[in-house]
Parts: sequence; structure tokens; C-alpha cells
Amino acid sequence: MNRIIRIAAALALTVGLATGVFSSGVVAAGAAISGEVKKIDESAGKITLKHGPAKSLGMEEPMTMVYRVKDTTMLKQVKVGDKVTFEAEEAAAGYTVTKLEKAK
Ligand SMILES: [Cu+2]
Repeated sequence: MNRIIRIAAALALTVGLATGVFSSGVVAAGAAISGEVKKIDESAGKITLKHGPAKSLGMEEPMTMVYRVKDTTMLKQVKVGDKVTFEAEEAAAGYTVTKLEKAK
């Protein structure tokens, strides 16, 4: 009986940890920013995005700015004028888009 209780406790802990990982994923997804593609420079691996306030990046005001992209293949999926949602991080080389997709 004792053994069963221990297994149940271990299972509960595992589920708890898995739930924790899942919720942090949700928080990251919540950092998605809406924007519009203004310019694409594929050879430089850069994209100019007009976007609203992005508190996760410390940008309180709407702005248009140049971002680096983590992977230049991301630039092939969008074109100038597209409405997009993206995620970005502040890296040593500058603000870098880590995820980019056309807005539905
Ligand atoms: Cu910005």
C-alpha cells in the first residue's frame, strides 16, 4: 500500500512539472507582437517591422524599426505589406526576430 502511495505521489509531481513547463510556453506565446512588414533585406538578414507597443521588449510606444532574423528562411515566408505576428528577443547583435508568421 505504501508503495502505491509513493508511485501516486511521484506521478502527481511529474504532472505538476509538466504543467509548469506547459504554462511557461504559454507565457512565451503571449509575447507575440503584431506588426506589418515595411522592408525586407534578405542578403543582410534584416526586416523592417512597424509594430505596436511591445512591453516584453521594453518598447512602450508603437514604432517602425529594423530587426535581425534568427534564420533568413523566415524572410521568404512574408512580403512587404504583409500583416504579421512575431516574437523577438534582445540579443548582443541587436533585436532579433525568433518567430515570424503571417497574421490570419
Ligand atoms: Cu520596436
